[in-house]
Amino acid sequence: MLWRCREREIDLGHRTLVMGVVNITPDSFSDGGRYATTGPALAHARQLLDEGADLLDLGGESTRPGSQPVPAEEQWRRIGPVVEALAGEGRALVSVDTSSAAVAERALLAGAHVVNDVTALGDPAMAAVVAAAGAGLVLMHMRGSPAEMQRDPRYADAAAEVAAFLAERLSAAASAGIARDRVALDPGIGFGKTVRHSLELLARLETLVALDRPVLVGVSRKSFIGQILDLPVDQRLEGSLAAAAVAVFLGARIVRAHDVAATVRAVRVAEALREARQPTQPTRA
Ligand code: HH2
Repeated sequence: MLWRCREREIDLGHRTLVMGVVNITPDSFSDGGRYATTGPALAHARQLLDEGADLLDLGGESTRPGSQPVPAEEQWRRIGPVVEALAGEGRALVSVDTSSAAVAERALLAGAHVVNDVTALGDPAMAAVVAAAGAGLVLMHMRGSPAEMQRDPRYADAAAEVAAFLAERLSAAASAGIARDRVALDPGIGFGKTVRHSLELLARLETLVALDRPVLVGVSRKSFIGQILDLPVDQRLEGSLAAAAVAVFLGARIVRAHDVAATVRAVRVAEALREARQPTQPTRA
């Protein structure tokens, strides 16, 4: 399976990518404020690359439950210098975590490769921006908006409803000129989901894998892990690795994570196990 992101063609047939999170924000749920300025953010990004990150997800707006939108100008003030430095170096595959077409456009102009849009083309101008640049695109499912998404979310069948939503967004993207092979799909763990919904989506990941596009999952340090283990955000590493490993075993091709070195190790093992499930090819006589 190929994922085309601008001039890069990434073969996800056997390999799983680890996407390292760089939150250049004062208020992200797990690391808000630690990398809020350019120097620490760049140092952290380089550290994640050294730890084995395949791509970096740079964000200037927290989408934690209860958060408010950050204006495009402010997002760009936060992430712009980091995007420019990393994309300019040409070492990293750069993703920008934004639902603003204006921010995406500036990031792509600076050389970013992927737009990670948690609103799945909610900004009416986004599709044209992504299509014009030939960028990779992550379409994520969210019920409602971050400000109110965790107020009593309900589904009759979470896995089926999320898959139907993403299939429709994939078609909308194609109609707007974004080829299927540029798109990855994400169930949006914790975005308008109870613990039960998040577990169901991960356990039934094959519903999304069946759409025949790379599936991305973001489980790192999330509250469903905290609720299962009754642990705060800084003690969720093992739970995050367990969830990431299961997701990869069930077919996820991209894992978004804060703890890159540990995640790379867990992913390599889960991926080897996934490969071992494939029927052995008969050897020729
Ligand atoms: N999760 C977060 C942010 N962006 N993007 C995708 N595609 N999938 C995710 O699961 C996802 C995401 C939330 O994590 P984080 O960036 O650490 O927190 P915050 O939104 O508070 O900055």
